[in-house]
Amino acid sequence: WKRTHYSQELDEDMDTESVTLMGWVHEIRDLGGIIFVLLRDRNGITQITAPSKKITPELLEQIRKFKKESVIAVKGTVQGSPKAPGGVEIIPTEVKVLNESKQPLPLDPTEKVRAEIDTRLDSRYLDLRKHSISAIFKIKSAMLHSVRIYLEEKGFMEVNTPKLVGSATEGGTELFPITYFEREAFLGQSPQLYKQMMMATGLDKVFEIAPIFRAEEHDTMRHLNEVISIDAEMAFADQEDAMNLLEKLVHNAIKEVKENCQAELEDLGVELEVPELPFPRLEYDEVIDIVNSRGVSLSHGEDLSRAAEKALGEAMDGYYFITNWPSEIKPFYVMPHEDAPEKSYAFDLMYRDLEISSGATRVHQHDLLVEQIKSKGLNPDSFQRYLAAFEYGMPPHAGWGLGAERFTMCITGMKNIRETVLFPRDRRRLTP
Ligand code: ATP
Ligand code: AMO
Repeated sequence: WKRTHYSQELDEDMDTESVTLMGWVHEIRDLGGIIFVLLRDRNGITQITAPSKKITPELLEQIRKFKKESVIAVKGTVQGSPKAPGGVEIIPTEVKVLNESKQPLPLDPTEKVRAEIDTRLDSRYLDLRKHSISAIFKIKSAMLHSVRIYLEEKGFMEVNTPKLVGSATEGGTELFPITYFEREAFLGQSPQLYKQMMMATGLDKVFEIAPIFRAEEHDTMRHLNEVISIDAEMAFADQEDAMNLLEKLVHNAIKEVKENCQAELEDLGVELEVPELPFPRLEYDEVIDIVNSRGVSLSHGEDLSRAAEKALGEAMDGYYFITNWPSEIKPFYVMPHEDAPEKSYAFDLMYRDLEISSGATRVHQHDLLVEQIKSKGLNPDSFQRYLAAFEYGMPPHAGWGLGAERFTMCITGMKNIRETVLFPRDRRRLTP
């Protein structure tokens, strides 16, 4: 037996043609003299209609024994039928159960019974049989594909850097310690130091799409402990170049998802809007005014609280940058303004109330970098190999990190970041 067609490839023009479909028993309705089976495959659903008048009693009995979510193969003839979903049905000539499903099911892939997210994540393989769930991952895949192609077209080379690392990059906390033979090591929280070292090689433009690990204590709708970070770094460039690249990449990814994932967006009920370029740029000081004017207190030098993010999200629809952050709340590798070092050339990209990316012009001068590491209370000795790269010809450079899951949330309209990961890792969840 070989599958000849997917559900979506069938149409009225194929009337009387013989086909072989393979998939899962989505639903079975036994009316005695006639049995309707809905067969679900990757792209759609086809009705198998088994009337006792047209098929043998043996075949009818075989079909009657079908169980929900068993894997079946059906040979039959196509028949145009205005009453059937998709306008065609299959009159079976032969059927085979390829693997029987146990009953009862831990959750219902027909979506008639709603399941809690924990139940769904425990049985993710069943959850993903719902087209409205697999749609999220088809869109995430299309987004990542478009990002790769876009960066390659702009002259960026894809690199892979280690995830087993010896020191922190984002400032000490939020690290997962691991045992590395007789030493302590950590799971990488960002490729930051590696992508910067790549700027001293002459390769000029690199990107990486890989997991980052953060020991986030809090259990929120937008934090995970393992996420995919899209990182880019470019030499002979500054914050403006980095922001220009990022906004165009975001714009392009949304445009491509809209063009190539129409069925998936429809499954999700999402009316995707391609944002206009350039994205608005707000200064950190303006953000404070906006937030304060909405009755949420935020003073200079503070990172955005959740309440501040929400107030800002109400004022700003869509994508926008926040620039000119206080150096105090940005990492050591961020370039301060020459004339006003309390301000930095750092930016965040926001979508409404959600931060989806951070980036900056980097410090490329060795001595200033050492000074900044010290001022953050870190020990330059633990950054020895990284710092050395700044002593033998490090060009000015800039870059950013974009969270793939948060970006997927923006595109798909998901409110919980767990919806955008096949097997999420959060405070409570380590299996499956
Ligand atoms: P970054 O990528 O810079 O770490 P982020 O978007 O991951 O930013 P955090 O900085 O971790 O976000 O958190 C944003 C703000 O939300 C912080 O001020 C943090 O204290 C606050 N916050 C995080 N979790 C919670 C929570 N569960 N309840 C209330 N506030 C929270
Ligand atoms: P940052 O720490 O802001 O910057 O991380 C970049 C982006 O990664 C995503 N992200 C997360 N998403 C979900 N859960 C988490 N726990 C989580 N942590 C981070 C967010 C965030 O905007 N080295 C810098 C980047 C740079 O300057 O190039 C960095 O890591 O979308």
